[in-house]
Amino acid sequence: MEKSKELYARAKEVMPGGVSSPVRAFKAVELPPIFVERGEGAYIYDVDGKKYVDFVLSWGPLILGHAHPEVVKEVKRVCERGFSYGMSTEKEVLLAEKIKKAFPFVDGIRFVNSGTEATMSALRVARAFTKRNKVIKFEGCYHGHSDSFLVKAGSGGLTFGVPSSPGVPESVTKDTVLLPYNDIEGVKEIFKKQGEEIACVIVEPIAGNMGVVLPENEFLQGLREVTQKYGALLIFDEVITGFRVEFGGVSTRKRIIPDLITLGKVIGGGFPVGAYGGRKEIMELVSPEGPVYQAGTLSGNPIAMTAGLKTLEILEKENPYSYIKENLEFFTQNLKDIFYKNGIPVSIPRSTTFFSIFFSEKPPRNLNEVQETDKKIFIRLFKKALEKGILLPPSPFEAMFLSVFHDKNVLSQILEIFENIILKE
Ligand code: KE4
Repeated sequence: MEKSKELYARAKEVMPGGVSSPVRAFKAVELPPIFVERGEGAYIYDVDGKKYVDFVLSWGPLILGHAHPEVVKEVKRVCERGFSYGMSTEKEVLLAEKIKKAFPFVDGIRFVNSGTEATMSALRVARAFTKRNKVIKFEGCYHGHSDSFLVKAGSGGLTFGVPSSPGVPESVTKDTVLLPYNDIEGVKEIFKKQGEEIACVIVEPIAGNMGVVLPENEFLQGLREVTQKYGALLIFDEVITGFRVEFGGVSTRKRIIPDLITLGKVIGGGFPVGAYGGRKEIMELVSPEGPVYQAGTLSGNPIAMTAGLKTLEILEKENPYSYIKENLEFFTQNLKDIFYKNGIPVSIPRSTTFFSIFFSEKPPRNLNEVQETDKKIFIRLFKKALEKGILLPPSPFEAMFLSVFHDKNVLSQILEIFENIILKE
């Protein structure tokens, strides 16, 4: 950890908190962060040469693992032609067509450089389309760091949000209504009172930012029906779930069609790509076709498009989803047994290629129940796993991801290590 510590000390001299994104500072697990040198398949190596099985996978993009040879080869090839033109290229058309093939209800798609830009822009289009301002989001769902989404529950019974960060004006968050995830009755109540003012509901169709919290049966369908009834738009934020639950997303798997979706992570294959898209009558509002302004110097960057396109081509051809799901089931079933044998209650909500571990009898249904889980055990598990060369997400409120390289052999070794990690003090 010497080189990581030295780098961290230098990083703190020149970067707030010494990181480019807060969760990487390992604050939630009370440790100094590791600095990574390289990744390969299911593994990453820190700057001190230590090897880890990686369950973070850059927070989701790397379903093909680190440095997939075919993606590396294709990216190297196109790099020789230049990196960015500020002009359109064939690559963005090909990637847009590929995404449309996976999400047939998407008539138009716009590439941006992050999930934050995607959700921020989708909200703007929804407000323009409906000529309304209010947005409903759910506690524990994260849609990036644009002002409208940095809200926490208002005091008492107030339903509109108050800023969860300094620098976010109340004038913005007063239009954001915050409700518990899975609380479809609460959503219907709000629509009864303020339905004509609500531009949209934005939701992670499987929540992945409070740990993994699954939607209850009627939740998503209920959102679809109530938004339709009041002329509001439904936005599925599939930045995590897009191309991680299947070659498509929750919207295609559950056949619940939102008005807009946002994507990121996997569609860039590890390069900075986000996207938002939806049906024609909404997306034709986006400049230059329509009046809703949104732009980006590096949007549709040819290298990022190439990495994303190659990633989706491999996923479409190899369709690894049932293989990864089988490995995930093998891993999580055995993991549950290990914890129960140690007298430690655990619930492991999961979907196809990602999961999280809660130390609670039952899987949480919303953020309040997540906050009641035992975080101290998670922190102990994280620390002991890290020592043993296993990198879990450095927060109990994040999802853990598998790649095509997390096979039964790798996972069996992890289970053996967990078997020997005694979690009780
Ligand atoms: P980015 O701006 O970080 O690319 O995407 C924002 C975003 C939007 N929507 C969902 C559902 C997301 O999960 C995210 C970002 N995810 C977090 C991890 N849970 C990014 C990790 C970080 O903040 O460093």
